[in-house]
Amino acid sequence: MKDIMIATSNKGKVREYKSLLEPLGYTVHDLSELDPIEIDENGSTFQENALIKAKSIKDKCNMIVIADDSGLEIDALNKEPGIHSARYLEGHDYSYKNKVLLERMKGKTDRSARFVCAIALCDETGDHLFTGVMEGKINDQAAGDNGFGYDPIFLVEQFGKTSAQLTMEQKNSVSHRGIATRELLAYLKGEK
Ligand code: ITT
Repeated sequence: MKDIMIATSNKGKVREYKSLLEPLGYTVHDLSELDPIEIDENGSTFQENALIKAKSIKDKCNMIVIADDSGLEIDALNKEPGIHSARYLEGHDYSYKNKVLLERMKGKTDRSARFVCAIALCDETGDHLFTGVMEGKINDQAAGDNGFGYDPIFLVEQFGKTSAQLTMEQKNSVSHRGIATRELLAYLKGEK
């Protein structure tokens, strides 16, 4: 049995990683199985933060550990919320966060944005990094109930839908996490 620990407490990420890794025969574990641990994500890039998370958990469990640090960069807002995506407007739910971002984007002609995902993997050979990016636009309104976080306001142009209106399969086929995970899988299969 191949076991892999996803160093995350984000249920949306766990769901997506299960859908990507279980078909390849991995048993996916997550932080709910370990004693609670506070991780100080004080890096200045997605990659640094992913490594901080994966390394802190690698010390605590005897399996391959992966962690992702991800977020939404909006060009017209100086790439906010960026690496602070999870902490942006902390204490408020995503329907409020998305409402505020849509409000801040009112009248902006440049609506380009991207989701970025850096995955760090720690195994017996050391640390490895994989990055994926999904380019898109900030929609003019929130739409869709799938996915999590900022998905309802992120327009994926090739589908003409927000990423919260995509099925898990559609999202995985184009998403930052899907792209980074395919790189990760190539590594796990020994192709890279
Ligand atoms: P962990 O650190 O425990 O993994 P987190 O939610 O704090 O969980 P991050 O620090 O990586 O994770 O922050 C990522 C945030 O970026 C996440 O909470 C969402 O707000 C946003 N985000 C990342 N990927 C996303 C996606 O696929 N769809 C929507 N929002 C996403």
